[in-house]
Amino acid sequence: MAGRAYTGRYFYMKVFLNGELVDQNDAKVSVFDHGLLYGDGVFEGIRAYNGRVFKLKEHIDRLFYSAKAILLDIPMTADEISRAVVETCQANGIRDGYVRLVVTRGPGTLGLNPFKCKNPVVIIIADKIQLYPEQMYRDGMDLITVPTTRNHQNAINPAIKSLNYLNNILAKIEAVNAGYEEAIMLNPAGYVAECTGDNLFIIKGQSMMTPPLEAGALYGITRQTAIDIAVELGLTVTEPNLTRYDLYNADECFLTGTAAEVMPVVKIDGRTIGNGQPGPYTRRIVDRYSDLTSTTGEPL
Ligand code: PXG
Repeated sequence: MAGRAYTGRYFYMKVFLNGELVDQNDAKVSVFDHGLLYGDGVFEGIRAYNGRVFKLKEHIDRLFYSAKAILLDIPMTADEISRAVVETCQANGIRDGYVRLVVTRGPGTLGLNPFKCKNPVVIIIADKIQLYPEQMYRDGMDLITVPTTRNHQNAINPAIKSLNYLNNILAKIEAVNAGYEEAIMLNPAGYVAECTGDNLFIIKGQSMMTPPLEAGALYGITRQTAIDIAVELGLTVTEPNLTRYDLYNADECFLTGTAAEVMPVVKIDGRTIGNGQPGPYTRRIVDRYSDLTSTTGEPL
């Protein structure tokens, strides 16, 4: 096809844009969109496994909560978005993949006022994602704490999954510059919040702990699944404020996220966690998560 860049795939992807499935080359948004000009919008990252969309309802609920927090009216109902996600996967033959759902404030004027944007834009992309190298899932990841602190809840509440991800990106830059894949972010009070795109857990004895949402963690959908699995395994789950000392002295540590799934952590700021191998509870949580993702979810 003349004039079209080779995209590395054998067919052109269909992208859902404002109610229609369009060719990826025609999926364009305005340079006046406040999503672009100001990072004004919200998003979700969702996965499909084995012909099912995992935790679709939970992701759509969170999208609506994020939108409500920024006073953004999504021009579709939750059911319509749910059907559109399924249709976009089907149109691209996705049975295992990654869905990026984005709602921007829409086109407006060169000025902050969001109320001048009358038509929010809904975008759904169904593709693939690999966040971390395969070997890290076997051997575990090495993390560092970085200087950029998590946004204060009264600045941009980290519970909002907004298009304004610079806070996380600055932390990611610090991690990558130092030779690491992921960073631990502390909140302005000095407690552990989470990583740049994943929630963080530790296990000590029979007790599993993860920072509370008010420490600056996203209400992670994988986080909740990991909590449910841990309860099934007989662990006691609590959400205390955690310091770096607590992390260094944990028996086990792991990260959760839709894209990351469940990632074992074996070193933090040069301190070996447990015996330096993915821990036994972590492995059981990884296995159970894999069972759940391949057997539950909205059928495609
Ligand atoms: N914390 C933050 C800051 C996130 O952005 C999570 C935790 C994990 O939440 P879920 O609900 O996914 O368990 C996220 C989610 C990406 C990407 O493209 C990032 C996320 C999800 C999917 C893709 O890097 N982050």
